[in-house]
This record gives sequence, structure tokens and C-alpha cells, in this order.
Amino acid sequence: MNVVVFSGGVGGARFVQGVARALAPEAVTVVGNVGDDLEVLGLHVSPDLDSIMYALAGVNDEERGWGRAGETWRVLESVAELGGETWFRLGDLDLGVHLVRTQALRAGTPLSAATAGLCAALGVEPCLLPATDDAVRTWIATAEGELSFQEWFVARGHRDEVDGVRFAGAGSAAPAPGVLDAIATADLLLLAPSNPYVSIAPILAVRAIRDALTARAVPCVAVSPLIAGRAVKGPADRMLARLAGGTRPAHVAACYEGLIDALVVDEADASDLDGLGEVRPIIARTLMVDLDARRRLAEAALGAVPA
Ligand code: FO1
Repeated sequence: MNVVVFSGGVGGARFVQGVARALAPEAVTVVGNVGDDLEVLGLHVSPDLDSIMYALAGVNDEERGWGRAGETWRVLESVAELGGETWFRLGDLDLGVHLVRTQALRAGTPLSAATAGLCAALGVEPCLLPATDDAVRTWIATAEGELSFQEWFVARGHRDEVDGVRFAGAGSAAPAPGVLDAIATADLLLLAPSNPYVSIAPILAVRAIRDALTARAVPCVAVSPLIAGRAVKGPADRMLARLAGGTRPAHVAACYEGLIDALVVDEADASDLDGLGEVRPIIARTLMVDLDARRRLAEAALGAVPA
């Protein structure tokens, strides 16, 4: 069974780990969000691609949720001493990835090819593709004005309430090579339990990707990022309450109108399924505490396709 998973960073990466354990690696393609990408200290950083890549390579930092396990911060200390920018923390091991990627991009290598090179070097077997090789960047409308994604998320700790989201560059962005082929040959499409507004929406903002999902001939299953109306981490619950009018499963499903056939919801939400319409609920334990829990959650979503 071939599967394509659309994923953001931390939560999505954990789910992708489960999918990669439930299936043969060559059956899995992950399409990652690039709306969070930014330049730090002159280097191109792709936080969501890296979270997925590190998780699949088994070198991710479990506790922090982003970056590499066993990280050290000597370069950051030196940057701080020199008065450089330290608001976005790049660890020493992580910096190696940003250096190699940035050099490749400056030499004209597309982000998808640079990502493939990094994944191969780290022994990642599933195929990891950026949604696009073009620059799509997420901007957040707040009462303080429009903020770049990482200024809102990291520098300001996503405290500002969100009035709207914009994906600069999405209008003219093309899917990265391999994305549409993977969708066309998939038996199942999965939307990871990532933030619908800032992790999955920037992927779907690439018109040809959204069109391919709308015209799908195979099931598409989303996994809700909320448990009993609360996000495990991050601002997804606050954003849904403000932008979708609530945090029930029906509100999550509404974010993906016309794009999903089933929604995996937590056992805690099993009695709150009104308003799902055509979307079939799949009840599972969605808290991804360890690798077993991630695999079991993936298997619940994969169950949408008869074996
Ligand atoms: N998140 C933070 O909250 N603070 C950071 O300093 C930070 C640095 C960072 C460096 C590399 C990387 O790949 C991710 C990093 N993240 C950091 C996480 C990341 O910005 C967000 O979790 C995602 O963009 C949201 O998916």
C-alpha cells in the first residue's frame, strides 16, 4: 500500500514516524510544509522538513520536539558573544544541515534535491519532499500587524491572537517534483495531526496539490491535532476557537472541507461527533507518547483502506 502523508513539524513528524513503522519505507512519501522556512544568520532553515527528517532518521530530540538529540550550543554561544541573532536557536549539529542545504541552494540545487541529499546522508528511507521548491512563506495577521511565521511563533511565543493567515508566493508555486506522482499512485492520503491553519494549509495553498486532493480517487484521512478540544502543544486549539468557531471534531473537519473522507479523533472525543456530515470518524488513542503509540495511531488511520 502506497501512502502520502502531508505534514507539518513536531506533531506531524511523530505521526510520520508511526507511519514509517507501520509500512515498508518505500511505500511512504511525506510532503512537508515549507511555509515556516526562514533565513537565520544567512542560512536557509526548513524547520518542518528537518523535524520530519530527524524523526525518520531517529536523531530527533524527543523532549524539545525540534532539533537533534545530543545537541550542543557552542556556536550559538559564540554568536551571542559577538552580538549576533540568537532568537532562533540553531544547535551545532543542526547547523551542519543548514550549512550543507544553504550551499546547495546557492549553487542552484532545488530544495527537493537538497532535501533528498540530506535524507540519504542521514539514512532516511521514506521519500521526504517539500510541498514546493518555490518560496511559499506563511504570514500571520495579528492586532500588532502582520508578522512572519517565526516572528509570531518563536520570537513572540505565538501569544498574539491570529486574525488571519496568508501564504505569500503560493499563487505561483508549483508542487515539487514527485509530489503529484506520489499522490496519483497512492492508495491512501493522510493529513498528519498538525495545525490545520499553519502546517497543512500552506501545503494545500499550492493550487495543484489542493486540486489533486479534491480530485482524489483514493481515501484521504486526517488525524485531529486536538484531544477534548485541546492541543497537546502549540496554538492549534486557540486558532480553531477563533477562526473556525470551536474546537470540536466537526470544526477540525471543516478546515478540510471537500478534502477528507475520514477524521481520526481521540477516544475522549468519541461522544462529540455531531456535524461531521460525510466525514467518517475513526476513534483511536491519538496521544503520541512513544513509538508504539505512534505506530498504533498510524495503523488506525491506515485501517481506512481494506487490506
Ligand atoms: N522553536 C522554538 O520554539 N524556538 C527555537 O529557537 C527554535 C529553533 C529551531 C531551529 C531549527 C529547527 O528546525 C526548528 C526550530 N524550532 C524552534 C522549531 C520550529 O520553529 C517550530 O516548531 C516549527 O516551525 C513549527 O512547526
